[in-house]
Amino acid sequence: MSFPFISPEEAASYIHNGDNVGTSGFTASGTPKVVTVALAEKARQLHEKGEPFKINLYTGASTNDYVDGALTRADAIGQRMPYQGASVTREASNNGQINYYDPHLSHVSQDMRYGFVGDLDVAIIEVTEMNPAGDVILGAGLGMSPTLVQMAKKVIIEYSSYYRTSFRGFHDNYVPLDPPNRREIPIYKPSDRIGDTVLHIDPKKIIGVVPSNESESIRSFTKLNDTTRAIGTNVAEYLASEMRAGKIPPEFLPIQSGVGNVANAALYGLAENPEIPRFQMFTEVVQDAVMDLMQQGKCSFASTCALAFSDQAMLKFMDDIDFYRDKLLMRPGEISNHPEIVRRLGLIAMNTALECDIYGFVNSTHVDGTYMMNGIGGSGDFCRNAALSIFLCPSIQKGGNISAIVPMVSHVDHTDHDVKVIVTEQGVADMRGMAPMQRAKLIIDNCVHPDYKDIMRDYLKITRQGHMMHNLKAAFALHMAYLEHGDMRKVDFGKFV
Ligand code: 0RQ
Repeated sequence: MSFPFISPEEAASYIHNGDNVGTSGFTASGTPKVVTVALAEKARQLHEKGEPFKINLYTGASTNDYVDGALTRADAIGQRMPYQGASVTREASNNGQINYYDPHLSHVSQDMRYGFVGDLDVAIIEVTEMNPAGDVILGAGLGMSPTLVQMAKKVIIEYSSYYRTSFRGFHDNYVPLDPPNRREIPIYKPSDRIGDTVLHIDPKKIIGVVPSNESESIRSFTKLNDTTRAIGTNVAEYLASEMRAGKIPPEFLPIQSGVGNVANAALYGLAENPEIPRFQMFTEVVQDAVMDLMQQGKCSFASTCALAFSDQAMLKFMDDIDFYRDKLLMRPGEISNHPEIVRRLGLIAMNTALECDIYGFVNSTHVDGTYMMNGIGGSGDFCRNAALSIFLCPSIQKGGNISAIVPMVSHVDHTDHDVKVIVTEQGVADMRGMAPMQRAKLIIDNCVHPDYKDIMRDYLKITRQGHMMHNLKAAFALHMAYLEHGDMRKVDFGKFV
């Protein structure tokens, strides 16, 4: 069977108001790049004529300007799930334009298969190779494509010719059976392959193939600064000391590393510490730092859901692709983040917090408990189940006007039952085995910025006696001081005594 080449506009004509649409990819990698832009244009034209047009958008994780950006600007998204990261989509999720639902990334594919959001009308899938039988090689992000093509009534293929080298062999396409028939996920080490290199799509579902030639458009990271470098050094020294103490085995444990500047810095910290041995990764996104670690011989293998390399790094990756063939494997998000495997492999999970509190609760998502930043992503999948769950963050934000460590987090994503270690540029708080008041002392002594240490100690002086001591009137006084005066240091506990 051969499939017709169609234009992005024709592809968009098959997508209707109210459709549930799933897209390939994970973070910016492997997403569609031209059909969604044409779809946004279609929405704009219909809106100009006074006609409604919104789709419900389901993705592997965050996307990019081709998907979230274009569709949000055209006001073409109704429901949105899961993790998002485009500033315009963030804004729309906060002002009520988009109904954004933020599940754990390991849950999204099964939530779709369980029918939580209804039928899937259309899947738009970026591929880099395909044959007439409907066997495709995906691109730089696997996301939830295997589930999407299984569920979709119609599939639109975006055939990318951007990659000048073949991605064949980098994917491990796998869909677990659903309950009550689910079996164990047979991954016993990060490099175990359990699925297929190719993804089969029922040819009868494929309505056309749209050519594209766009890059992922990922920018390089902000260079390390003194703060992020110090966080990286602290986490590496801490892990080296855990190894010396025999709490991490000499061959080390697989690393999971989150997204963003801080997570990237932590990986460079591991690279620079001579005591940290060569390690493997079981993670959901590999960013530029992982390529460097592999080149240096520090990281021998990474299981991931996406190759989220900046465009510049992706060009280097393509030049040297054979070097990486036995070192990288992409899996669906439901497998890269699977709690069973995270627990079995005993990961060291390193994710970034927006804010932590003095008892070890972590807020990854909502600024001031209200404003959605990106989403929980995979941080919950990894945090609860890892052997060692570490949260990293700079101790202060916005030039010191915000302390990232507060008496009580304004939104809870990760509880004190799960969070084991907090690291800031000030130091490390290893809270394992500690009662709440011991944790509070440790976090204040080791992780809080000097400008805020006395403020935290003053807070404890006005709390009610108990297992976890709080003053419910004053617990958010720092947040209120920031909202009212633009500076948490202006907090006045006097009125709560
Ligand atoms: O604001 O952009 O205006 O400068 O938040 O903060 O310090 O640059 O940190 O880029 O590493 O992102 C938690 C958002 C951190 C990310 C978060 C402001 C700060 C800055 C970014 P500006 P930094 P990073 C698996 C893991 C959840 C998902 C996850 C994230 C901006 O890591 O989305 O962990 N995590 N996934 O100024 C007000 C605070 C603040 C604050 C930071 N307390 N109050 N603003 N900021 N703390 C991977 C995946 O799931 C795909």
